[in-house]
Amino acid sequence: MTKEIILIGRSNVGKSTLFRELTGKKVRIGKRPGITQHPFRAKVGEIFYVDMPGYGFMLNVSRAEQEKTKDSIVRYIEEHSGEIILAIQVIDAASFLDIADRWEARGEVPFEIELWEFMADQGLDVLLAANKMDRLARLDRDKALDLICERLGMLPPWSQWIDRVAPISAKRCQIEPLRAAILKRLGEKAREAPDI
Ligand SMILES: Nc1nc2c(ncn2[C@@H]2O[C@H](COP(=O)(O)OP(=O)(O)O)[C@@H](O)[C@H]2O)c(=O)[nH]1
Ligand SMILES: [Mg+2]
Repeated sequence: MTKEIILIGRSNVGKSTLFRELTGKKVRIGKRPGITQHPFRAKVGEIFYVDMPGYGFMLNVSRAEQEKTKDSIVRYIEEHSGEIILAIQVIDAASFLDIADRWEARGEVPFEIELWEFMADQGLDVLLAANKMDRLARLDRDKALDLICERLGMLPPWSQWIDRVAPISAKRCQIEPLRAAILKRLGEKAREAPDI
């Protein structure tokens, strides 16, 4: 059976940058977000890392096209739930709260929150990679992480959730908290089911 770790999140949050850090494999970064319509896979040891297409606002991409991307992500998760041993939801920690507020002001559930809940409902093991921490002033970081956790149904302080929430800066190659969380999960799984 193939085992997958998927990276999922809005366009431009830094998924591909993180993917490169985790796998050492080059994927196109930055330019023309939303153009990658297909999951990009790279094998590390026995595990496939999958860089999922981003969803959300994309320049020159129609609303209908965006809905199709979301549907395809949801379908991918449903169809691969047996292979996905871990999902990493990547957010831009510096803009997550503003975007969530904007959606809620319009009476909509922010897709990032919907997706987090959807993955939990699917029984997936999900980690939150709070990326772009470098864009937050040092003094604001704990507060921002507390508020983000609260929106995702995890009671603050965020430091209670250190096994699920990893503040990182993929661009600056500062992803140790995420590596540690991944290794811990994989270690636990190996003990639960020695074939993984
Ligand atoms: N400041 C900052 N920028 C980042 C970080 N990670 C990625 N970026 C930038 O965010 C943009 C989008 O990155 P990309 O990996 O293509 O995002 P994706 O659309 O989610 O795959 C690029 O300009 C990256 O250089 C980070 O940790 N900090
Ligand atoms: Mg990308």
